[in-house]
Amino acid sequence: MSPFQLKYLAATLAVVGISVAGCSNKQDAAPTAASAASAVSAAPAASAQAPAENAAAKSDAASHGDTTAATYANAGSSPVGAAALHQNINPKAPQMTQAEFERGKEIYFQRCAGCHGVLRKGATGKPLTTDITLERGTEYLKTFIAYGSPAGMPNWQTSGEMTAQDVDLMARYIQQEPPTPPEFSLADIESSRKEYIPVDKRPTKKMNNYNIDNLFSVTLRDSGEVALIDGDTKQIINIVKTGYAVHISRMSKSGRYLYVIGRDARLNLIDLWMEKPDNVAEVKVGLEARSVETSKFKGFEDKLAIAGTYWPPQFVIMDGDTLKPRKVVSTRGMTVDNEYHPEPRVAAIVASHYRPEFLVNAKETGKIYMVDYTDLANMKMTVLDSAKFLHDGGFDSTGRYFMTAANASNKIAVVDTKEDKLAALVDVGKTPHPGRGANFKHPKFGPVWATSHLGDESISLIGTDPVKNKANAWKVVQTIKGQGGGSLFIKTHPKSKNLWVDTPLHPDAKISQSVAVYDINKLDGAPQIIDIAACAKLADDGAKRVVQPEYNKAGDEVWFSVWSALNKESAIVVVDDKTRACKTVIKDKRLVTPTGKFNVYNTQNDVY
Ligand code: DHE
Repeated sequence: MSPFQLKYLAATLAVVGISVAGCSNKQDAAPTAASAASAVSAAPAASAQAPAENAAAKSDAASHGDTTAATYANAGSSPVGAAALHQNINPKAPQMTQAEFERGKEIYFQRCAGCHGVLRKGATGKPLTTDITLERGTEYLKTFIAYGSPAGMPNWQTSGEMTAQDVDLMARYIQQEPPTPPEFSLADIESSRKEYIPVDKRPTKKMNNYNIDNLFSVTLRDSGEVALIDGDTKQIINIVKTGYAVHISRMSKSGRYLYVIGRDARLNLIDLWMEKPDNVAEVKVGLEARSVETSKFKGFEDKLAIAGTYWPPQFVIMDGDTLKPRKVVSTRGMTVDNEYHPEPRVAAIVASHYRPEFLVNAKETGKIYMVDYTDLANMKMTVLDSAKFLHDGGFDSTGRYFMTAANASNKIAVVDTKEDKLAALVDVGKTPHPGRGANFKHPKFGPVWATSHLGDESISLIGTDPVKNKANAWKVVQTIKGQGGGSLFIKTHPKSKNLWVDTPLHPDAKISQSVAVYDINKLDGAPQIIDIAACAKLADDGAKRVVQPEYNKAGDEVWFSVWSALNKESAIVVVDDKTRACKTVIKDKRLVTPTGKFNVYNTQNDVY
């Protein structure tokens, strides 16, 4: 970068109008996307091509996890770009041909919407509304897009990910009024619904000999499928077609029905009682989604399902066995700071064990909706103010408290599901990312729930027993040191003495390919580092990110995904929890880009 450009960048940064704390989409030796146009990006990482000056800034940011967090936030491109959008060109904006506008729209939804929001009102990234972008002007915007910022904005041009023409086009595109994607009504949802096997044609009892309690539903991210793997034999039972870039699987209370949600908001219902478990129903709940859950309260077991969408910002409650939509509720509204937000995406959803309620995280507003599902026509909701940027989370060991990350606020919100109240907001490290978190009994502080962080190396242990360990409740009682930032998931099991922490988004391959494991009774000691990718013995090229520890039902095995590129071999490595030795490597050419793994029993019963 020339001194002039450096000065320009510095000046740009001083204004920080459009810098994005924690938003980038760097790709290095990471699994590369099959194609940008496929709208399914693969595992992200830091750029190897950034100029030296930027690299220094980047390394600083990376050590704080900024670019890592950003990379993750844009991990999957938004499927919304594929929808027919209304184009409304601002007369003050620089000119664009229709074709350029269409290309800008495509790039925006693939690369930018994850951080800046579909409507560009800002999400994890800063707003890019025309009042801001028109004032900045084309040249300024071009520089920013081309060179990025140490705060996390990717250097799209200098990293080689965008051409100079694309950068010019994007600088002009973001000065046009953002096109608004279509809404998705209950009627739209219903018309997309398919019942492959009607309820009266389904089995009335379990028709297979699988130990379904120990079955794993494994996300095959880039093939738009899940692999159902027998946890006892490690054999693949079936590969089931689902939505694309599948996000999570969740279980019905009885353990019979498995729900799988794709980023494209396609929800699949799999019946595990079938001779060969497979899809029995499917519905599209919106244009883009991440979360699904089912009713777990006594008397409502398996009755209802709920899915939350990123676009439109809403959630839908459905019949559990047919996916017939019953109620759609918008999350648009005021933030906890009392500012209107048009696009509060629905993040994690959990089902209360204490009341007939779903807890729904509205990401950008920081509101948690406690939705009473007993009477949908006269629906009651308790709305809690927590902190902005709600993301993932899980229950404490008693199942009473929902511990959820407000990631860009660096906080964990604690919700008391018995009293329907916010119990606490706990300050933790930078960009907490617990998955569902990890519960265990700390030798000194009693029951704790743990989260690792995307943005730094810390692991925060929060006391969760307000009765017998009141002084420690809702406080970080201990912070331990992990391998580095870029952690996504942490896990233990009630029968285990180990705490496993992954770091799949750390820029250093040695760290992203290994995990740290701590002895719960000696948390002051250094963790053992296990090179999980090495156990998989995959070809030596390309990133092999080790992601998401998941226990088997017995709690004596931990499963890890070794997530390679779409066109490379991946694997699942099963580790013996007691000896910490690699026990089994599951390889199969059908195991394409495995990420999340969901053990039926543990998911059904919130064991983590
Ligand atoms: Fe996830 C959980 C959103 C990127 C793997 N992810 C979640 C949840 C949300 C979410 C809201 C909680 C769901 C719930 O509990 O109801 N994830 C997002 C994003 O918005 C983000 C940052 C970017 C995107 O465009 O999707 C993102 N997630 C990723 C990935 O890159 C991961 C590693 C691989 C992938 O599938 O693309 C990934 N997310 C997961 C997994 C879980 C998850 C495995 C469930 C963990 C669990 O143990 O419950």
